[in-house]
Amino acid sequence: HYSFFPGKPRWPSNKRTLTYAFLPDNQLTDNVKAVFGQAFSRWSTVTQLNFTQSESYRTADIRIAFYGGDHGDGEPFDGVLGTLAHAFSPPSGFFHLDNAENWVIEGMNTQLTSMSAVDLESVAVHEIGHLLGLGHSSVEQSIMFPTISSGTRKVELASDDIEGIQTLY
Ligand code: TQI
Ligand code: ZN
Ligand code: ZN
Repeated sequence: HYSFFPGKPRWPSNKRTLTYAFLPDNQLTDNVKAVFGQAFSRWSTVTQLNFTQSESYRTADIRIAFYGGDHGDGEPFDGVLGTLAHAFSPPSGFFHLDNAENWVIEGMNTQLTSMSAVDLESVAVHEIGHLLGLGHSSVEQSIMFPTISSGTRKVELASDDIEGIQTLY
């Protein structure tokens, strides 16, 4: 079953459109940015929320950045595997990814990349759930289940995820 963060934090109801932006220093390719766009769209199709990309990192609601190791928020990254990414509950909007991971996007040959390949969209869909206010779920098929078997791609929202987000928004 789905869960929420303590106090059930959520984005305000008068804010149906959330903006997101990428840390300019990361210089992400359009292909990588499109993976995040796809991950956001999975949540917008089951809610009244909309997500639009902003070019202004400092003012965006959701700020996406890749960092290595200690990056100043008290939650340092740990190199290959272990912690892959973290996101904070609303209305923080910080979404950080560990740049030490072997991130892969759909269409890449994961067998050629390595055993430590991590599917970017799978992690993005999960972290966006946290950014919107979902905690972890006890349902293994759900996006918000706290573990994923390595080399797995899991991007489709399960009914448990949908019930959770529709309860909140
Ligand atoms: N990062 C953890 C996560 O997002 C961080 C975390 C631990 C956390 N406990 C939390 C976040 C409690 C919010 C509330 O769950 S992670 C997965 C999964 C991670 C793990 O790097 O371990 C995914 C990130 F589910 F696959 F294990 C994304 Cl999809
Ligand atoms: Zn961080
Ligand atoms: Zn999580």
